Amino acid sequence: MLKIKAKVMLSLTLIAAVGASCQQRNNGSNEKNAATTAMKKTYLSEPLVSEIYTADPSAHIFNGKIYIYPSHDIEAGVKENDNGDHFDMRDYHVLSMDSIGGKVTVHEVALSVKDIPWAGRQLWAPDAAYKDGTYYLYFPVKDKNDVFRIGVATSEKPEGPFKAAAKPIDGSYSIDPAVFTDTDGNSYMYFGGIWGGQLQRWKDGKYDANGSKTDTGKENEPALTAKVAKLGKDMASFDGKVKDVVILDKDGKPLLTKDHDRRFFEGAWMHKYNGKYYFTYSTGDTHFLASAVADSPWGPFVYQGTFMTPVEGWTTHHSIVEIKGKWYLFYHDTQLSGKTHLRNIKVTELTHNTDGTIALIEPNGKK
Ligand code: FUB
Repeated sequence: MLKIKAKVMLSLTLIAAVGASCQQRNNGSNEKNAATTAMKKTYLSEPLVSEIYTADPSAHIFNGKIYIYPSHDIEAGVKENDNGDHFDMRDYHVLSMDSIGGKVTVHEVALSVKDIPWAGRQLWAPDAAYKDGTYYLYFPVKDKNDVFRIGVATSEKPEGPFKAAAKPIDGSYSIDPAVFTDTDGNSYMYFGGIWGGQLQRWKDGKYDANGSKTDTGKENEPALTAKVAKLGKDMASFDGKVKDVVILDKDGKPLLTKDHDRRFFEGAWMHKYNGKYYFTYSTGDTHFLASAVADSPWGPFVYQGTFMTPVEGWTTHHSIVEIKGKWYLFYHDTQLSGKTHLRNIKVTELTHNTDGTIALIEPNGKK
């Protein structure tokens, strides 16, 4: 998470509206124009629900129905800062619907931070999986020492309520778990997020509480990577070592720290299409969704390009799922509130191009 200054936010809103490069920065004289443009903004999709604020949607098909596992944004009254403390979420609600465009049900509380024995604060982006009659909810939350770990909770029903395990998953750290089950039945967890997600503070499985707040400093070195671990048969532990999700450019060189438009920041997702593994993620401070493709779930992945331009708001988080032969992107923006920490989830169709890229989605336009 970045320190979100109003001026920068306003500039980014304008940039999203006109579809211009996110690298541009406006000066103060543009702010009035930006506000006017923002008022005229149109949206590719409408919020799926408005009775609660939702973000970070992880969508799955269970029993032929669409289930969405989002963060539940609230106004906690916490001041914005570099660590993303204002994202002070306390519980999860699962959403479900029979079909895209159908009625959306907001289920009762699925899991609350007060029912997680080891948790301190901030329930961030979750994901879910199913195996042998049990539904698994994976969630990042800061422990009582303010260090993000990833926990697991189980239920007999996809919508919960879920019961959390007594401890975080051994060897897990940082944020944004995304669990992918391959066609051979093996499951993998992709995770990690830099800046507020603390990934830059981890080295060789150890946490440095005084480590950097961001990934700046080693601009010409390979960028920090997301992490991947195979899940054990119990779906609640790592089977083997945590590995780097390496993203290479077309020349076979790892993306560098200074490459903010392309390097991994947070919000990993994995899907398989035509036998290829698509690792998709947010570039964070440049607000793009990007894709990289490999022949194995471990990578290395080759960067393919941006597939969504910045949404309204600072964070960009998504999932991709096939529903009845069509592919969909679930994402969020801040259409309902205009506030960075009060988001709403959306869905739109997604297309795979034959060259391995994903067709560009532009979430906003002008009337
Ligand atoms: O919702 C809190 C954090 O914001 C998520 O964990 C990140 O991916 C970003 O969307």
